[in-house]
Amino acid sequence: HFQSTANTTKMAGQTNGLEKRNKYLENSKEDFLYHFGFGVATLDLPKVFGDTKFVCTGGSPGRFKLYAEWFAKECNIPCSENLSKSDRFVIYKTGPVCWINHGMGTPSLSIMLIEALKLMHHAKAENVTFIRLGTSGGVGVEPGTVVVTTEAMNAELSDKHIQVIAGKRIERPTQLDENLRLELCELAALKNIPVVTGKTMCADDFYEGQMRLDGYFCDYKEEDKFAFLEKLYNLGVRNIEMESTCFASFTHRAGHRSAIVCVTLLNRMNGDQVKIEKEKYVEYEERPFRLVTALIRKQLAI
Ligand code: R2B
Ligand code: URA
Repeated sequence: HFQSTANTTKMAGQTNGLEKRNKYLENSKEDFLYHFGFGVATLDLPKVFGDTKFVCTGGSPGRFKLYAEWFAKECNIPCSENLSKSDRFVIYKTGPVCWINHGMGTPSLSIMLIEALKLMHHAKAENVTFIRLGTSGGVGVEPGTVVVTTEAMNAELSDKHIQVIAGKRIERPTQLDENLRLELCELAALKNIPVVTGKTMCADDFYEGQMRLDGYFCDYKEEDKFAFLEKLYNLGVRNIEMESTCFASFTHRAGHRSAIVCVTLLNRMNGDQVKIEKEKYVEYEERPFRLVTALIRKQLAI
């Protein structure tokens, strides 16, 4: 059973994780990271990204620019300009921390993550930890709570990431780094950040897939919604978002430590509409940042 925390000295992309890297990658001298708009032949990747120790990711480009700027200010280090040459994703770098947004849903996340994994490989970055800082809907938890994920559960309620490859369903584990999770929970308590730890359900859409009653379509009843949320709660789920299974699976397959830290914007037991005041929203979105920043600063002593 592979425990990524025990192997903190491995190279990013080295294969003492679960799975060997794509063999065809070795011959690709010009690998172009299409959705970042640069590649091996167009940018000195080891020079720009070789010192990366953390890749922090989450949905929104604006929030990730903000996080990078906050981090630079807090650590008194410079923040790069947007290093992405494509308008799909933004990439900021603040010393050893890379901030990249991933858009919404696993298809978008999977594109970003594969290119980020290749980027770390080509850059020869060592010991890179991946953290998703996201938003989510709470299941029986107060809005503003930060959920640190134990495992990700898919829309069919199994703790697997399902990929369809060549017409076949492939299931892979969604485990995350246990030590990293516990350290994040301890730091949250220290920093007075409301935190719980539990499973995260990864839905394939925002409305029906999360049993909302406010979508355009709704062929179930209100009591079905509450029965579903209750079922999730009893299975140990504390929040719902749209990327966790893929994020956990890909980082684990590549042998990188990883964690998922999402703030809840609402308690789904009390409603479906996300409508919080700007001030509250800023306060909430700051919480995953404060927690992850505390972890990074502690681990890197910066
Ligand atoms: C959380 O928020 C987004 C939907 O509003 C989605 O990316 C997610 O996982
Ligand atoms: N993101 C989700 O996927 N669901 C929510 O309820 C809130 C944010």
